[in-house]
Amino acid sequence: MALDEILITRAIIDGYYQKLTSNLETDVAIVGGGPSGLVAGYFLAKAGRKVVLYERKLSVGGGMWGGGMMFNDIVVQTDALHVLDAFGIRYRRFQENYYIADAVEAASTLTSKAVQAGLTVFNCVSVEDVMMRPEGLCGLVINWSPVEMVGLHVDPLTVRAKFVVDATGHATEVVKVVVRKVPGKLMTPEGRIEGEKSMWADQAEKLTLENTREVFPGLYVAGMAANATVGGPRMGPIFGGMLLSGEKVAAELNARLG
Ligand code: 48H
Repeated sequence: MALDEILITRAIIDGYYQKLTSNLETDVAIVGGGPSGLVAGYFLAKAGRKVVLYERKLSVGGGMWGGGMMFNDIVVQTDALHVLDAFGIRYRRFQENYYIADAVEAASTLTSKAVQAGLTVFNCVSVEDVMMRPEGLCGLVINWSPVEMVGLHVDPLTVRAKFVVDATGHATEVVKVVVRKVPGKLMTPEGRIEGEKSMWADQAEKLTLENTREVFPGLYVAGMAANATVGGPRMGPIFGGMLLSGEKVAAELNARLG
């Protein structure tokens, strides 16, 4: 049977339209498709939650693809190996407590397993604002990334979520919007964005996990955004903290969702 270009077009538009409209209201909306966001999405989807992830770029994976300085391997410490195991990502021992995984295998497998578990990913979509009510944050304001990049004056659309996770990495973009636009303090030591500190891998990895929590009613931080918001150093190309942070935020939200 001859293939019809219009049917191909219709299939894409119908499929995408269905995906979009069935995700206008979700349990959890994750902003940012780096390792922490993908792991959070995977565990939430596995638990049967309706969870969506918005990623500004064409590809998800965030800062994982390039390993350290584009040497595309990542290091993971013993405490986080169970997350690699949950995804079936292979690793090899370097020495006690230091394991190496291929960055490309890690990023692609996190993505593939998360989507297969039920996480819906919208790439090329940027979160530019939040939806707020007196009881807290309750949704996101989204637009096509190219609109943002070109600077077109095009109004956005809105999605509702019971909880939002800021997994935007160093930039901690959702928290910044809240600080700029919403009266009230963050649930951080000084009530504001505490800021990311200089490199100290050991402290950073511990703090990433501690700092993964709710920082404003309805808004959680995970991954590098947790340290940038609650205060903690950077850690370089060791990714255990990112994986454990995603796992932790999923567990906390699962408990909150009941
Ligand atoms: C949609 C957005 C928006 C927005 C940003 O940076 P990431 O990889 O995030 P993490 O925290 O999961 O992982 C951090 C890790 O990659 C890293 O940078 C490390 C370990 N650094 C250590 C060091 O010392 O430097 O991914 C965040 C993602 C990116 O893909 C962005 O494009 C995306 O979020 N994003 N998506 N709307 N407003 N802002």
